[in-house]
Amino acid sequence: MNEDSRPATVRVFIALAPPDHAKEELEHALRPAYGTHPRMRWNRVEDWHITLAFLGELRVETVPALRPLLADLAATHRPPRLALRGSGNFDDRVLWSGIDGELDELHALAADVRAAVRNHGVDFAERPFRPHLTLARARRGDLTSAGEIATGLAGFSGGGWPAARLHLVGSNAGRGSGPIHYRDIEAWPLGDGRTMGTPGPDAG
Ligand code: 2AM
Repeated sequence: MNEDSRPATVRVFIALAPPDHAKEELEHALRPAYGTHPRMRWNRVEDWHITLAFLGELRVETVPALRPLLADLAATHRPPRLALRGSGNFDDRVLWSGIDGELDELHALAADVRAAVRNHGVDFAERPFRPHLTLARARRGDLTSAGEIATGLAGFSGGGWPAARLHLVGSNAGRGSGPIHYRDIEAWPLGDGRTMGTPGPDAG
């Protein structure tokens, strides 16, 4: 328990992240909008990610048990090959980049992550998985900027990349009035698609 006797919690989600070269391509295409729409609340490029499962506030003692679960899950899934492509918005407020590539594999990975966490006994509110990478949020009352920027980015089509790692991420959202930052709690390399326990060439 912390000072005010509420249990200590941490806000966490599980995500994939594009490599730097893919982010640079999109950042380049986005640069004019940074100038024309300075009032958008732009996410930091280092925070860009594709959320697979948002777990919300977990008690801190829940987190260590997720590590082996996610490590195993990562090892048994192949990295989906993805690309950043096109743009859109949710509710005229949330500006996002679209995701292209091996979307069946991406949906399967998100479903497996969610099932593993839930089967482990961690309850969380599930939204349908809509692959996207959030770039910015419009301020209250601004119902035009997100759509304008998305229209400008509609033709963007970045190069493909394998999503190499599964990230367990902590967020400071809801803690004070400062900007939202994310930090990796841990990240595991995605594997070769074989099930765990398959003996390697050196086994036995
Ligand atoms: P977003 O990218 O569409 O905003 C951390 O907040 C991440 O978890 C964000 O990428 C956010 O999605 C995602 N997320 C999913 N469900 C959420 C929820 N109910 N509240 C906050 N973030 C959520």
